[in-house]
Amino acid sequence: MRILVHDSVTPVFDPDLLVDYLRSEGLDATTDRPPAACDGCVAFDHDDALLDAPWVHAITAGYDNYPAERYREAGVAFTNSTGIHGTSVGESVAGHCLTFARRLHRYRDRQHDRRWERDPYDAAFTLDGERACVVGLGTLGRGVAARLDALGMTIVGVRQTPAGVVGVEEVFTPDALHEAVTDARFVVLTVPLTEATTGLVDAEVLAAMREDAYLVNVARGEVVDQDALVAALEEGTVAGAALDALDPEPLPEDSPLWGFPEVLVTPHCAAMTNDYHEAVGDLVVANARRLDREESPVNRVV
Ligand code: NDP
Ligand code: 7N6
Repeated sequence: MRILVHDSVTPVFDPDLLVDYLRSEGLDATTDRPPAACDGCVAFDHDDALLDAPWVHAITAGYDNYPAERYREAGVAFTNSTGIHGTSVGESVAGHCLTFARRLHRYRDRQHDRRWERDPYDAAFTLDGERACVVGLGTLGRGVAARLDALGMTIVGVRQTPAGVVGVEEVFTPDALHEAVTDARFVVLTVPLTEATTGLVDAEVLAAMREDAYLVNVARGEVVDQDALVAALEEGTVAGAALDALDPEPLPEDSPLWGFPEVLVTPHCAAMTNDYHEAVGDLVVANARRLDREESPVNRVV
């Protein structure tokens, strides 16, 4: 199988890391072959030349930046990398929640000024016994839920399918989003960006949240109405937010979101980990073998 590791992966990892990994698994991988001359291309972003490849694999779970319908029309098999982010994103979100509860962000801020000063007595809390609402209960949501559950939190969640999830006390469907978020100290967004989830967290959802609640967005920036979030933060109707996904990215320097002490902005790195290329590589190898045997690939989008 001839595999192209497309240049677009560079913002995530050195393409040669994946080339070497795929070669070690017996695939004929390279960074410099035209997509039309390949059996498969591994990419972080679309470019039109990819429409000439028989198979395109996204190194991400989200594929909102790819023209999936054009791939379908061109007869390109298109697969994604859902399934590999539960641990990394789960740990990142646990870190965000612990940071807010234990006030670590404020101490790090003060350290820049060499300032020894405690937060007010009533600012710190423990996660134990607090409630989290995880919106989206797939790989990310379950990874988050398992880790927050291990920290003693009560977990409720939202998914499309009206069926339970292990470790999640109550599962709501999207029409009951307001009810789901009402009692939560943390609302964690782990849904894909679709027509239905664009602007999902709007002024009304923010108003339905507790005043001492934190929003954690590890999904996509467009899932949140950012202007409404800024207004809610200014008015104090929510306590704060951890934002790994923003609209647009990078977040412009003049965005008010940079300036709130109770907002953590991270540069879309909740899933970053030093063996990411291997996790993607394992999916690519498995699918290359399946396609070789004329079996349908896993994680097929179209
Ligand atoms: P999955 O497909 O495994 O899970 C998606 C979940 O969202 C499912 O539980 C699904 O419901 C639910 N869902 C879909 N639409 C809605 C809706 N309208 N309302 C409520 N729930 C909904 O995806 P992943 O967990 O792998 O990834 C999710 C998204 O997270 C990606 O698409 C990507 O945008 C983002 N992501 C961000 C990362 C980062 O670095 N910050 C890393 C990886 C992913 P059901 O279970 O019923 O199907
Ligand atoms: C790069 C982030 C996804 O959708 O947004 C993430 O998988 C990927 C590691």
